[in-house]
Amino acid sequence: MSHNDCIFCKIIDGEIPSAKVYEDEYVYAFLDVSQVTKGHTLIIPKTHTKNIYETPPEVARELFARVPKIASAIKEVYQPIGMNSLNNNEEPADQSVFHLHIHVIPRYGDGDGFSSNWTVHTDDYSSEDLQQIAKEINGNLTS
Ligand code: DGP
Repeated sequence: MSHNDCIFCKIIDGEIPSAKVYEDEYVYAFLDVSQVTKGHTLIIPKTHTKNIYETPPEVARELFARVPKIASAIKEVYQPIGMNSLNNNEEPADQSVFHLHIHVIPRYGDGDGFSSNWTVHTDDYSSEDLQQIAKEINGNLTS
């Protein structure tokens, strides 16, 4: 089901041109127009879903099932030294297009254009804290 005003739905429907990497019944994969590194690909479900929270398991299953295949093809052709696959959800986490997508970004070494910057707070959490947090999350699983 495609959504009016969704640019990725328009890409799937061919209304907006894209550099298609792969397509089947469930997913569409194409080059991100803002290439972070050569081969940076977006993999999207054909079913419109806004983000990870709203994604039914069967849509997630088909989407994630295609990631290894596409990542491996990128690896094969460009021989990157690493690969990041990631998904942004909501604006504060850098989501700018509200149709679920997985970025697959091949890595070529320092200065290749990608940086993931995070600060670890290992000392702030005891093992009891970790057990408690895990329990709280687990207690809120719905499906
Ligand atoms: P995100 O920030 O995680 O929501 O990523 C959205 C990506 O989509 C961003 O890296 C740029 C890319 N993008 C946006 N519009 C278009 C488009 O019309 N064509 C293509 N190929 N990519 C697009």
